[in-house]
Amino acid sequence: MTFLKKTIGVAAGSIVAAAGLALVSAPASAEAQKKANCVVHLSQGGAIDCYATFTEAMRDATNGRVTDAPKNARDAIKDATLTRRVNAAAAKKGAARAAAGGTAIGVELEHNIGTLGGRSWTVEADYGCDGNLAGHDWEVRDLGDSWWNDEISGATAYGHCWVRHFEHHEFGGRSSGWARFNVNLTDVGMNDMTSSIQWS
Ligand SMILES: [Ca+2]
Ligand SMILES: [Ca+2]
Repeated sequence: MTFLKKTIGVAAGSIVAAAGLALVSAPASAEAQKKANCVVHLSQGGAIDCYATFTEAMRDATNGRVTDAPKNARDAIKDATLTRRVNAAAAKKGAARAAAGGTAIGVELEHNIGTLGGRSWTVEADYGCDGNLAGHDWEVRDLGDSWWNDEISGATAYGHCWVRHFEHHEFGGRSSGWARFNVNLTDVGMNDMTSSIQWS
């Protein structure tokens, strides 16, 4: 079994008009189960690195700018102070740093915020969002037959982004609508249904 094996489409406004990019596979073995906190590097073709703790994942996703996030993603996304710090660490589009990754734009959770444990998936991009919901800054256009397809139950956005979840690939079907966080996607009728995501 591969962890995220199909494709992730990565788009950043006018910068990348990408077709789906192949993802790096990772084993979903007992070893991978111990490393339940993954980072998807949107700017590096969707490469994935997984860690035992959310602390390590956030360190990776911010290129070392935030090194003391809580161990569990569920605790982290409730942490307003952490959210401010992660937002402050985000690069702005067009800035000198904005081609180097290191900006966390969101976290996706296997379970909703009320449930212990589960996997997390932190999204790293080159820069944060401009807050203009008329167009979006980043996307994952197809979770395909990856482990994450139809598994996401909660999410938060960082880097001044809003996040929107879709039922089908290529942003089809039901949508959550834009939100800073969806701590429980059941609230918007989208639990365990997400197959594509946008950030704006
Ligand atoms: Ca779930
Ligand atoms: Ca779906």
